[in-house]
Amino acid sequence: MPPNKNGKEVCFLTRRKKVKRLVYIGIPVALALLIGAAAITYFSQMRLQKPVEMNMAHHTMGDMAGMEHMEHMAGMEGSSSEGGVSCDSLTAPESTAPIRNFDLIAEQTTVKPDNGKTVKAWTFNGSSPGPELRVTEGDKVVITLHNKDIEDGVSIHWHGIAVPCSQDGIAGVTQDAVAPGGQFTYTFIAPTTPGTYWYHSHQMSSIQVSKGLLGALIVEAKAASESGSPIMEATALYQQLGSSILLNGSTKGLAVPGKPGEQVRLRLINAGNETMEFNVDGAPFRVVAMDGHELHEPGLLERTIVPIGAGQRYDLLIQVPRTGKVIISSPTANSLPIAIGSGSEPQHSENGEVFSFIDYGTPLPNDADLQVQPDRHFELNLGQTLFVKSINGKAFTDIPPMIVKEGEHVRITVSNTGGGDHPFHLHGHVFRVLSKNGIALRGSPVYLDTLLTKKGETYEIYLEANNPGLWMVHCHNLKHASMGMSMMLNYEGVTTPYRVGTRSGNLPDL
Ligand SMILES: [Cu+2]
Repeated sequence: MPPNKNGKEVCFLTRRKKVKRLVYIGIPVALALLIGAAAITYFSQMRLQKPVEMNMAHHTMGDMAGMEHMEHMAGMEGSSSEGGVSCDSLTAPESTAPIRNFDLIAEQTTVKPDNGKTVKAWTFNGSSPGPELRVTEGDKVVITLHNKDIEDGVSIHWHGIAVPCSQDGIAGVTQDAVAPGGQFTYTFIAPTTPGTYWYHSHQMSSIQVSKGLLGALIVEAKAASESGSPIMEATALYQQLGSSILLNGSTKGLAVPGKPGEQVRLRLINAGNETMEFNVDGAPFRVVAMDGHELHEPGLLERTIVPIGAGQRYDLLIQVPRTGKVIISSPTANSLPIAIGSGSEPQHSENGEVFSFIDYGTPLPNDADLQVQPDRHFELNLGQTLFVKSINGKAFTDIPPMIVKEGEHVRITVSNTGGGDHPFHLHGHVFRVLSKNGIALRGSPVYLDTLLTKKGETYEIYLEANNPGLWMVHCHNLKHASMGMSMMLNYEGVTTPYRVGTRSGNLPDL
């Protein structure tokens, strides 16, 4: 029976009531729930990021990260952190090597990049990036950090260099953040792997690095290159300073002199938080080193896009062509090209294959490392939700550490199951990349300290536990580290007198 006019009205009124109820009750409730969930996630995250007091050496057995049980587990009882060796006592060995002294003064100031603007920055020795430190392999490097007026305190981490535990510059793990007026002297032996490294604060790293507390650190080889023609070189450090991207502190780019036929070694440092992809126009090139480690027999590349993850360094070797000019550029830093040489503008190619180290270069003969069976295997899943970037579903400081013993061979499977890029950085060690997505590397061995992982990728890496200490393992998108993607690789029995937390003020990855 068709409803009469009244019936329609009643029906319409009921619907209006329903809509009203939805608008006045349903939506606010849903919103409240959403805001509540976000707030809970956010504050629980803050709690993890800013605990009252946390001993990063502390661990209990049975609470280890993604550990596959192996025969060595049997010998691990009694691994409490009491009665062990303190990180503080793990220092640089006695050495008669040449001493290189530096002073780095951290202060709040303003910098004037070449665009005429004045920008507030936190600087080392008045500039950001701070001075490029150049040392020779094997040198005894002595660097004194002075904190003039950074209220939260400062520390310096030597990114990529396997320094002794006490010199790693991690607030709350290897030292207290240096308070205003204070100082701290770092001493370490420059590695025998000459190459491109960098340094940055590891107190409130996501804040302090983006405010400018960073710089390049170049380790030069003792003996000059064997190849006939001398090689020119240039450092290109990209950083995010507040909202702008700078190249060696410039807003305009970099000009590198070079005559046709000359070889230029370009040291690209990504000190920002996002992956940068580089095009090289005008000449073929070689990737000669990654993270300071030379590749074996690197081949010539053309029309190849080189992705460099946050924290990573790539050294490119480029011969200046007869036409005179090479341009290296990245879409993420459009206004900051690098021009090598002078001459006609090379044609720009945006499309190209993405550089892959899976089969680049050639293997070493008699590669002993590949024969080694690991003593331990850890699995780390890099994931994320709205506010939390996690490892194995947990966030700093809730992620149990990986625990190893000196002398062990360690394999780690790193899977990126979350969205976005996560450059995986390990302190105190160099690791070797064994495989990507189940495919073993078949070119040059690849040794890194920072591994760019993209969503869906799985890598197997290998390292020797040869540097006892307490080592951070974190995403080098420092914003991600501050959102939880940060954990520890601890050597059994190593302790620390320092604490992370609001009580000490040491917040390494905030
Ligand atoms: Cu990340």
